[in-house]
Amino acid sequence: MNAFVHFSINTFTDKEWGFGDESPKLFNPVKFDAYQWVRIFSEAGFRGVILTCKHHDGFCLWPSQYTNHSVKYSVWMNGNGDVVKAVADACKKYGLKFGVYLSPWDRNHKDYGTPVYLEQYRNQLTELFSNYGPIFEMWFDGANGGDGYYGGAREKRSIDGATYYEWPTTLDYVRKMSPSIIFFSDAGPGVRWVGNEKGIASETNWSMLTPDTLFAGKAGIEALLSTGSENGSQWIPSEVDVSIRPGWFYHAREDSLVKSPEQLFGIYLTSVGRGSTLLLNIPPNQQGLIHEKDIASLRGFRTLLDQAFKTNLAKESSITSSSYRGQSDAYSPNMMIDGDSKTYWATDDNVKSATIELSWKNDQNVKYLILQEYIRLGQRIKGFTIDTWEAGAWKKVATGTTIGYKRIVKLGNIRTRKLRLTITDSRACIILHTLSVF
Ligand code: FUL
Repeated sequence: MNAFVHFSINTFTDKEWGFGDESPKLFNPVKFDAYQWVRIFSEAGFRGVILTCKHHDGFCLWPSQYTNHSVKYSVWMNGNGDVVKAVADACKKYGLKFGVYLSPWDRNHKDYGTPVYLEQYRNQLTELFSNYGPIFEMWFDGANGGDGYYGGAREKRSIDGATYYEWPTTLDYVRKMSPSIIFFSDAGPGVRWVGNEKGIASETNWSMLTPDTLFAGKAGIEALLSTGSENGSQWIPSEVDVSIRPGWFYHAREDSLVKSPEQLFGIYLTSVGRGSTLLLNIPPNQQGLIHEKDIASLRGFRTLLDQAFKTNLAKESSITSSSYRGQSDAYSPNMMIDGDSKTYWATDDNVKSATIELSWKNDQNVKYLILQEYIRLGQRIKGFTIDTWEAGAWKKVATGTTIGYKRIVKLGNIRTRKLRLTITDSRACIILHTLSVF
């Protein structure tokens, strides 16, 4: 789970997409405290933060020398403030990774649509990557073209989304500054958009994709992005971006519409629980603080997570499997409950289906089953079923397709002393490093 932060001039104009003609003076978060944000994110269990350093309006949250539309021209701290630095520093203090969102579309810039702007965009990347690193992820969204201020021209500019940005050149440029950077865009190349902004990954979710004809913003690719491709050529897992509020930016009128802890928990199950990263947006308000409603929801969400996944019943079970690799202890089913994510249960090369049985001395209440493939060796499993033991017979309680990095299966609240997992099909021999039951 990572936190997404939309904060900009829009926070002060009450807009979602600024036109680029806003006065930078409007930016004045009088109680700004990035430590408050990151402390709250850390307590909720987030591992990283991605900040909108520049949204479509072109307003920069750091004093970029390549624009007059930035914090430098605001009244906040007499133009001496730097939100990007403050958030990067807070991330260091709390041990979270720091990532940047830099909108390619810039409705303020006079040269948007020409090669000159591309150079400025890369210059801004240089500023970010040389002054605020380490940066773990760079996020660029697909929205682009259309009307804007464009240095006073106030016109509509359209660009060719497939070619204008020269992404391969820009990505190489960034990789030179930051070799381990992960790029997010609709089609990767690091992580891909999941095709919706509702918090829902597809139940069938492959981490592979063949991106050759895809690019950020291309129309009609949502379904493909949500499932990935079983035989895709590249490793491009999905990332689920969704906001804790209806909008991406803070609007006071949405204070009553903050998602509840239960809704956030549901989103966790349909994102992390389906093999995706969750990127949850929590937008600070005009004071520069996370609003109390959002804080309460995040705390409630953390409590629900801690309660749901408290005691792993699999650890106290006896576990057997229909077969394991070379009948060697190193690959026995016990490897799935030893608490070590580097050891795994595996089948022989040609074995693509298998059953695993767990049993306990007494009846247990089971609500969730969590499965994790040993993803370093690829994503393999194509189908599975789960049975529990009820009134002296097996009863099928769930079926599923892919597993991937992590799959959480909600079982309801079943009382049973035996549980059976059947892997019905796999692309290659089966490898699971962890099986947990809660
Ligand atoms: C989209 C943008 O247009 C939205 O404003 C928001 O930033 C979202 C995360 O990405 O492409």
